[in-house]
Amino acid sequence: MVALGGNVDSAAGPPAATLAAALTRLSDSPLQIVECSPIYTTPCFPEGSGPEYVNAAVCLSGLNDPHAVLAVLHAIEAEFGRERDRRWGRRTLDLDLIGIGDLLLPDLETYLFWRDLPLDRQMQEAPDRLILPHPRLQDRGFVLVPLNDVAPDWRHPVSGQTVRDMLAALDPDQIARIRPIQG
Ligand code: A4P
Ligand code: MG
Repeated sequence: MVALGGNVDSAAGPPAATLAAALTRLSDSPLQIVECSPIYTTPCFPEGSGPEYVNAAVCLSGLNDPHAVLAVLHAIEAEFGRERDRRWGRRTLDLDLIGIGDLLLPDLETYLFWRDLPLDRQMQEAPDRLILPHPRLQDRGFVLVPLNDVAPDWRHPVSGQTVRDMLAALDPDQIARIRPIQG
């Protein structure tokens, strides 16, 4: 499962057009799109730190090696002009690997370190290796709303919660401001 996001224009156009082009590009990669959510507009997190985002989620098949999947995602981000300057900075395209079945990487201790990192440190520090499941997925409406369209029954290997459970635990006000822009 991959989450897509962006809040800055790319050569492909405004963020919604960039996400749509990235979806086409993904289906031309070694990965195939099995399920695809609508594209949503979502308020920027942290609140007020930049323009509104668009977000979506997909289920993919085609590659088994998680590092090979991440390499494809990074190559596509680069093609769409993604520059890594500031942590949580504005971005043309962010492709995050959310989870692969019940895989836990690299180990429980490292996963828990990143999951439990305080917010101020999360904004400064990024992992130098692949962490799975994505350590912040359970906190984020902009990930869980589209993910609930494509994989509501996926169960988190550490918490045991499904996507539906994680979404139900979020503040309804956060969810209400996440709106689909295309079906
Ligand atoms: N990395 C480790 N684990 C993973 C994983 N599961 N998926 C490594 C993807 N990458 C992973 O990522 C930093 C490093 O983490 C990489 O070297 C990668 O190998 P990055 O994509 O370069 O940095 P980033 O995008 O700043 O970090 P991240 O974690 O993707 O940011 P977030 O947490 O996704 O936050 N508000 C709204 N409404 N919508 C958004 O999409 N996104 C962010 C970015 C902030 N606010 C937002 C949104
Ligand atoms: Mg990212």
